[in-house]
Amino acid sequence: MTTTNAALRDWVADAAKLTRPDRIQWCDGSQSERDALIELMLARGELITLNQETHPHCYLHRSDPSDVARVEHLTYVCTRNREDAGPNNNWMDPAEAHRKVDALFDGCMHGRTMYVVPYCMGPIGSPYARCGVEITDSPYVVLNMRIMTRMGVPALQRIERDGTFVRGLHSIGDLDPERRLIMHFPEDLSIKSVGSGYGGNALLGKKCHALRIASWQARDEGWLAEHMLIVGVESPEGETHYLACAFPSACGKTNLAMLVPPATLPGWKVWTIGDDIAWLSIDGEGRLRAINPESGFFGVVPGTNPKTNRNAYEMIRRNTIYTNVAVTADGQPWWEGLADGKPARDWQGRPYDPANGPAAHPNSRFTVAASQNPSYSPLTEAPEGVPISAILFGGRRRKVAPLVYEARDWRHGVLVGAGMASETTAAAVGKVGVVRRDPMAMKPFCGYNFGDYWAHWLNLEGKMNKPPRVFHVNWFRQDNDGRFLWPGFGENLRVLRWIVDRCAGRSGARETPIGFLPEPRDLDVRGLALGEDTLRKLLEVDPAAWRAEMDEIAGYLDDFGNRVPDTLTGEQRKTRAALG
Ligand code: SAT
Ligand code: MN
Repeated sequence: MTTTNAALRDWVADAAKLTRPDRIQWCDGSQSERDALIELMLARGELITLNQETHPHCYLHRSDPSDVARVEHLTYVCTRNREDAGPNNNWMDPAEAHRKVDALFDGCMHGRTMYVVPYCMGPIGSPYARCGVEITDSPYVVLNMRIMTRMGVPALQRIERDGTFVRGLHSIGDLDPERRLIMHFPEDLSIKSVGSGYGGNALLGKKCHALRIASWQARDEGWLAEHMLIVGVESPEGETHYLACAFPSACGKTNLAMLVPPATLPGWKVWTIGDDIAWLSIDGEGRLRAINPESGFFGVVPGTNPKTNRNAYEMIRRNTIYTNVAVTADGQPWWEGLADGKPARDWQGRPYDPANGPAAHPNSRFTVAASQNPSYSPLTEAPEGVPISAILFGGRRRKVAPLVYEARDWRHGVLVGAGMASETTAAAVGKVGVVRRDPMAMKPFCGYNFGDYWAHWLNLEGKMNKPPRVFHVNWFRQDNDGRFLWPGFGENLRVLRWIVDRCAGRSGARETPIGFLPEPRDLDVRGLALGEDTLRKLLEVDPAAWRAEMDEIAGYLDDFGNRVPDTLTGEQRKTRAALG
């Protein structure tokens, strides 16, 4: 196999000249290709067969212990003008970046196979979809890309039709963290990643293409590439609203996307469109529509059980690649949060010893086809996507942020998104549990200056007939003893219900300086063991804490200097003034 697209042919030849692989394999996405890769990896010990009776077609991959999460400090956006990448990104001059990274690629595929992986982000026939090609020396990456994207012949055919594609060059290199770099060149629609085989560092269709490069393209072309799940909420009357929800990594996007309604809310259904990334465009009628560019889930494993996420639990019992989980004595995958079984070996393959920490790595992952999800929506394949009624922002906040509030309007909603903050998680290398500003959950993923990004969000208002309503949610508020006030998981539907009722003009709210909040009576908490006091605490807006929050947001916006739109600082001042 090769291609009629000369640019692609030339680029593959150049990459081969630089990296000097023993052979080149063009990937067609077929089952036989997958089976051969699995055989190869099993033979090399890079995959381990899990118990095929309990978990048919499931395999375990153990990554290098120094390569277990995204590396934000080694991730760069390389634009000609430093200001275009903005203070929100690490920056390097493109020429210097190429020099640095090419030195690491030099001869790195000697003795290895170079895989050429054409892929499409989004339904192949969708006008909103975009294609890319990843060159990699990791069969693990190929197997994952086959699940996470529409990979193979149809993607290559679309590339040959369209003539354009994002170029992603990847090598695991020698896995030395000192020789690891994730470089983005948005002006050339290209990515170079070396030294990691893990998740978002290596599956280039995901964060590198579908967020960093795509956000740049989206700004130029008038759409949005966002770190959002997409979910349909259907009422007992059969009315469905689609929500696009931005939360930082490992804050429950997958759980919310496949929420199982509690028995106390009969007749409600939740449909999953996506769990991580949304591409949002305005259609001919001025409505915001979303597609999920991915075709699989790369989700956090620990904590998944029939109570927290029954759909995910069922979904990952077959045809799943596990990365860095533990195993039981009879070869079943095991992780913290499972009620049954016990680990025999930990994520590094050592005999389990609690002194070594958790058995499964906190950022261990499953890779699985979206179509295996019991709440899979067939509209996931719709080329035109789904209409969005509301946008939700949220994070992990022990304090300050109430359970839910609604922005006054789109502009205020942009401030709510820009002012987001969350406690850090194991999804990225670094300290866990510290509050950091994470606008629109895009801090690690926006491929350009946040100031320009907020201006782009604000500009979209005039192009929409009826902009979606904007909300902020926080499932993670705690009392003074560190206990969660809200049960979360399936019970979050009660909050979604208030939100969709607001969209339909059905539910009440009180106006506060930070936006609209439900009165306790506006939330359906029937069947929940939740005291009146707890509910009041969840919906409390403490003016002193919020004045401090708004001042912090003002300081944060200041970091972006004159690129911050006046409308945004105006919204900040308005809210701050209302707080007294
Ligand atoms: O490793 S990934 O970036 O793919 C997962 C995440 O952080 O959301
Ligand atoms: Mn994510």
